Amino acid sequence: MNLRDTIVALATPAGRSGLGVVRLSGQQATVVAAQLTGARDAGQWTPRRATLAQLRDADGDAVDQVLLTWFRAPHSYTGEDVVEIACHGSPVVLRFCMEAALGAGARLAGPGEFTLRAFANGRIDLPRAEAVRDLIESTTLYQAKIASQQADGSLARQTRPIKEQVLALIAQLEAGIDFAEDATSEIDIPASSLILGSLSSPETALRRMAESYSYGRMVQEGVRLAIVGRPNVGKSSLFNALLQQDRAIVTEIPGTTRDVVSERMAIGGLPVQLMDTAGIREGTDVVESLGIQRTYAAMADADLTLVVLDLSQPVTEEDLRLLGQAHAAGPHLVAGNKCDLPRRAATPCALCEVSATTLAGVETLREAIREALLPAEGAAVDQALVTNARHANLLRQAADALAKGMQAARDGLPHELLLIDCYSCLQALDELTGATTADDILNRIFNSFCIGK
Ligand SMILES: Nc1nc2c(ncn2[C@@H]2O[C@H](COP(=O)(O)OP(=O)(O)OP(=O)(O)O)[C@@H](O)[C@H]2O)c(=O)[nH]1
Ligand SMILES: [Mg+2]
Repeated sequence: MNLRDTIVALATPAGRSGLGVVRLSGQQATVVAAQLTGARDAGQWTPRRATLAQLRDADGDAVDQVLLTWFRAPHSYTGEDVVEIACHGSPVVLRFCMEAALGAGARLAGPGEFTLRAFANGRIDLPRAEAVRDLIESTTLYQAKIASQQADGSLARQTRPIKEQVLALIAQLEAGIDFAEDATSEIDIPASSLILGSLSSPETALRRMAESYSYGRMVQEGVRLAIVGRPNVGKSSLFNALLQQDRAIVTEIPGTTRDVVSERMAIGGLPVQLMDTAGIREGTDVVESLGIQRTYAAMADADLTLVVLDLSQPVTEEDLRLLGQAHAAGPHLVAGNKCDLPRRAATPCALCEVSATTLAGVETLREAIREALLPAEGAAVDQALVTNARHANLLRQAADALAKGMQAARDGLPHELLLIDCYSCLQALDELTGATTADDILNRIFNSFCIGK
């Protein structure tokens, strides 16, 4: 990919729409745009101001009236000259505009190439570039909000003071080593206690950021929630009630659901993959047994399990066994369904009383699900939330390096060894922001973008 070419892409989705935006970036962006609109050069456009222009074909005939905006280098998204041409959103007009731009010397942009150029030109660091992609891909408003905070550079803002603390210690240690042989030197060699002190708070901060990924992953990738229980307790009914959609088949025949039925929804801003499963019981036909195997698999894969009991029936051995299994599997909630009917169940544990029929308690259950998914420390996590596995790994590496350094200081090892740990912490942090990231990793990141961004 030659980053000196002038590139063009459709910045809006293909198809018919009110407007469609063609975006140009590179040294020749204004020349290409001028050629498309029959202008002599960019001289008649004011940067950052929309200008009315005619998109013209080779004969000079007007094809569309467009609004053209020129962002003069380096004050643009990519850091290069950028021209955005807002055409009417007719596929033929947009195709013509693209082809004319290609004919005038522009090249089709690769996926994420505009953002890659912004990164290459030092306009944004790597986490911000990745956040732009996440913002575009977001499916809930909460996801978008988190991504937009990150696109604002929040990760770099949080790691910068940590990096400075580590750098300060490196400077002290380096000076100490250089002057150690010189007995008359005035430079103090930092004591172990001092080193431990200056490493412990950056280590804690990095560790906390890395750990926020367990929640951040759910924000980014969504949560799997499996609804399990005996046959006929009302799992499918509850599934439909939560979805507010008549999605799964409900009958009074036990063993109605035979396969995992899943549907996406949002709870508390988190994308949730809700899974209705086959009721668990013994001694049934082959199809149902296979379905039950899938129930166990869904439960094992789930981030949260919702065990459903039927409050109008006495609690059975099977209920208790399932509660035990859910408990062993990890985070779980219990719903006592059919609370509209006379109650015959003793309560074996804390549960949310609901009725999938009257919808009583469904909102409370939804709230309980939201709370069960919330991170332990509460909502304060927003600011420091890490939603990207690459970031979490590097933050963990950086924290581990500091922990190793602290151990070295405690063991009274030579400062040369401690320095190695400090440098490997810095290296992880540099890789995080893209200061020293290998090309293949960059390619992998930018290839996951859509064209035109
Ligand atoms: N009165 C009352 N009936 C309910 C309630 N929820 C479900 N039912 C009834 O219970 C029966 C079973 O409901 P389903 O949702 O199919 O139960 P299920 O747990 O999915 O059953 P399987 O798929 O067979 O495992 C149906 O006749 C529902 O109408 C409730 O809250 N109150
Ligand atoms: Mg069912």
